[in-house]
Amino acid sequence: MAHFVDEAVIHVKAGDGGNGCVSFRREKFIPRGGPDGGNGGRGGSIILVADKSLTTLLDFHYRASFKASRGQHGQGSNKYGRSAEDMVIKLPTGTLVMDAESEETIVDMVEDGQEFVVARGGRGGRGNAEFATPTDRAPRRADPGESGQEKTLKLELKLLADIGLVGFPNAGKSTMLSVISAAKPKIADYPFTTLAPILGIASFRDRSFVVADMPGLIEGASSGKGLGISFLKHIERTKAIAVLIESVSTDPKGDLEKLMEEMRLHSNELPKKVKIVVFTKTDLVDEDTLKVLSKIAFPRKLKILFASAVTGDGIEELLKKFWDALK
Ligand SMILES: Nc1nc2c(ncn2[C@@H]2O[C@H](COP(=O)(O)OP(=O)(O)OP(=O)(O)O)[C@@H](O)[C@H]2O)c(=O)[nH]1
Ligand SMILES: [Mg+2]
Repeated sequence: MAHFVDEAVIHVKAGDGGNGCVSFRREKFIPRGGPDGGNGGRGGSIILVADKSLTTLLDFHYRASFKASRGQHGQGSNKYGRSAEDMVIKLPTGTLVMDAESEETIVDMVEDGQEFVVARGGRGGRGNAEFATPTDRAPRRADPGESGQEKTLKLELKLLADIGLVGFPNAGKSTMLSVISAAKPKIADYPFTTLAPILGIASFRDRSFVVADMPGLIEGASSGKGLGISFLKHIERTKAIAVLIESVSTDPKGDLEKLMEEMRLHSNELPKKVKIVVFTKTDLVDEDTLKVLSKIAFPRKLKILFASAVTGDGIEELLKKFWDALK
């Protein structure tokens, strides 16, 4: 299910070490000075840092190549080359980092602030001063800097849904997701069209959030009816749940209670997350029906919304209320 993950492939190259230097002292009146070539500096390493303020890997589609600087070369008069600065790449907390070729896990950046040196900078080469021995007082040898490590990384971020859409089969959940995001879930006028959760990224003004379209839930699902309730585990970590009920329903309050009960049978936490009730398909009913629906005494903490995916009525308000529920 490609919608569940955000992926990117990046190439990182740590800096090479600076070369060691071959040099001899030159002073007045000392014709053959000793070796004084300094060592090269260390190349910059590439360091990954988990940052919980980041939420997507999207930026890596625009910039996929990272190269740290090389160390400075050693110089005469025993001057060491300066080491290069490390390069820090910030990743959203929760990013799994793999070797792109072998697909082997390199590190799972699970904790905020976690640091990992993913490519080590090369060591600087030794200058000729270090090669002097009693028998060879004028070595002409110096080492080149070591190469910095180079890797192609595959980054994978599991998207967590912010809002889950729950409702009876045919309530219009998938259609709703298709109008508020770029996701293309299967939509049909028969129950149980959606068989597994689908995620989409919706946005309100300049903020975006992840919405999960869930399979239809029915009374008795907890004892195996319909598609069961195991798919509810996918919305355990959502921040809010919106329950969708068709405007043509003859018992919306009873519908809500049944849905709440099935959710509760999966986990006591789920009903607490229900913040919004959306009456869908408002284009199918008249004004009077909407008036009656708006007078239903739902528990007070619930926001009641009306929307039609066909006419677009109420969609902007719905996005605003979804966003509000996340704040
Ligand atoms: N008139 C009208 N029809 C709608 C609206 N939204 C959805 N529908 C129709 O209702 C039917 C069911 O829509 P889906 O989005 O597949 O419903 P679902 O809740 O995802 O259903 P399951 O996946 O089976 O649980 C489809 O025929 C849709 O075209 C709406 O706002 N107005
Ligand atoms: Mg569906």
